[in-house]
Amino acid sequence: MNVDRRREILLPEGAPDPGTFTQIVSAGDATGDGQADFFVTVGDALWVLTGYNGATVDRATRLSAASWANRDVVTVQDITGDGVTDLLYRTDETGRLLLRGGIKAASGGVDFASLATAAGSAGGGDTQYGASGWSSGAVPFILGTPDANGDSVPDIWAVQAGGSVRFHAGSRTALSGNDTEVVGAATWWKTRQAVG
Ligand SMILES: [Ca+2]
Ligand SMILES: [Ca+2]
Repeated sequence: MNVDRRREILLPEGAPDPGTFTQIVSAGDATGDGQADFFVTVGDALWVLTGYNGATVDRATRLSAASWANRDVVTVQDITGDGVTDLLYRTDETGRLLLRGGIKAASGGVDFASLATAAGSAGGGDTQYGASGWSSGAVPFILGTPDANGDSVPDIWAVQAGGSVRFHAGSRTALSGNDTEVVGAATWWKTRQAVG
């Protein structure tokens, strides 16, 4: 990648300093206005940047001020199949993947408040998506992608501590253990910045 050609994005007033971002994940168009949205972690906080038009972001909203230092956003897409964006994350406290269901906003798209807290989400709580073995020690790098195997459900790519890459076929409710090693163990992968 030629870093000289990276595009600069103008952030709105009140947005966190990009230098403090610990993670940024595209949520596609979660609000339904035709513009891309991004989820960002900044230390313990979770933010959403909405209305990216290629040069500027309209709004930066802090969804949560706590708990995100020990979490990684895996994917922000509709997993449950109701057409409303959901939030899938990894928590290092228990080494699990947890799914937070989004609730549709009156204006269309997702109501971000439903992704801010477990209690406010669809169903009133996060549900277990990956039962164990998902700590950052076991899986140093994890990435959710749009559907890759043709079943319309978003999928997950995971770089294991040993350097192999596994493809986990996504499910609407919880991972079924349908996973495949797609790249054998190679220390090379551990130093990559991206996969997918
Ligand atoms: Ca959904
Ligand atoms: Ca899939």
